[in-house]
Amino acid sequence: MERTLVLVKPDGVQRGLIGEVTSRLERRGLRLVAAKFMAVSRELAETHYAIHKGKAFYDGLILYITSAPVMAMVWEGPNAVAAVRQTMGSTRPTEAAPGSLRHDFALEMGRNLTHASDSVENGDQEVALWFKAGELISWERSNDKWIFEK
Ligand code: IDP
Ligand code: MG
Repeated sequence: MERTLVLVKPDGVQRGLIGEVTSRLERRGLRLVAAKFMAVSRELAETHYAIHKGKAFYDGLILYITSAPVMAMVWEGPNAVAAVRQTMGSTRPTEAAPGSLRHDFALEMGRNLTHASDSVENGDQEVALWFKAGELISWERSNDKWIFEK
């Protein structure tokens, strides 16, 4: 079962969209594994976005993600990485598919509401960066067999 890190970034929290994001992921059939509402330290932001260091938008990105609390979550399911990226929509909101979160709620890349891991490997690494093993809950939902084929 794939796991992926989701962040409702500071703009999503400020705009009262934690419920909207969570509700769409639940509705899709994904299963919540962990969640915490937290302030993001500069150190955590820089580790999380290390791949973007040196890019023109990097300093703004670090300021953005540390500017207010975020809702950090881990979601799991078959093809969870691709499913969640699809529910979020493309990084640039004006290219996001209609019906996706970034299409429906955002206009600019620097205020695009959410983060979601972009590969299974990065998902595992990001989950380990943001959560301690003891914070991850393995559980079964009563309707899992009607959502997960196996
Ligand atoms: P992703 O969040 O869709 O995976 P990435 O390319 O990994 O997109 O970029 C990380 C975040 O950095 C984006 O979600 C967005 O907030 C921000 N970002 C990326 N490119 C730009 C840009 O050109 N201008 C402003 N912000 C950007
Ligand atoms: Mg990314």
